[in-house]
Amino acid sequence: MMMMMQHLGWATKARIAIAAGALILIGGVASGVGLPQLVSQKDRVFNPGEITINRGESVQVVNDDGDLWHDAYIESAMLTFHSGGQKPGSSTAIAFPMPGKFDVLCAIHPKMKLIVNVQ
Ligand SMILES: [Cu+2]
Repeated sequence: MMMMMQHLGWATKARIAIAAGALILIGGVASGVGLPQLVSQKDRVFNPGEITINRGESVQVVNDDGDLWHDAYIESAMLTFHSGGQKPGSSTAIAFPMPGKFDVLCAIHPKMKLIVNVQ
């Protein structure tokens, strides 16, 4: 490809490079690969409180509380997860490899609940 481009002007080469980059970007977004769903933890609440994702995707829980720790966990027959202590500003990824409906709870704040529907 570089051999063929030797005869092209710099502006044409730049256009080709931009077009190629745009195609790569569109491909990545369309496939949805590597884009975890973000869920905030703020004021002792998961926000949003319920989300739907596809099997194999991840949820990224972000501790947006300035001074509170959280401790997200799942205890279901199909899936067990424990984040351990989540310090303020930290984020934790939870992978969902199988379909189902899962409750993500917080070991520190019993009223916190996130429902994850995995299709
Ligand atoms: Cu909490």
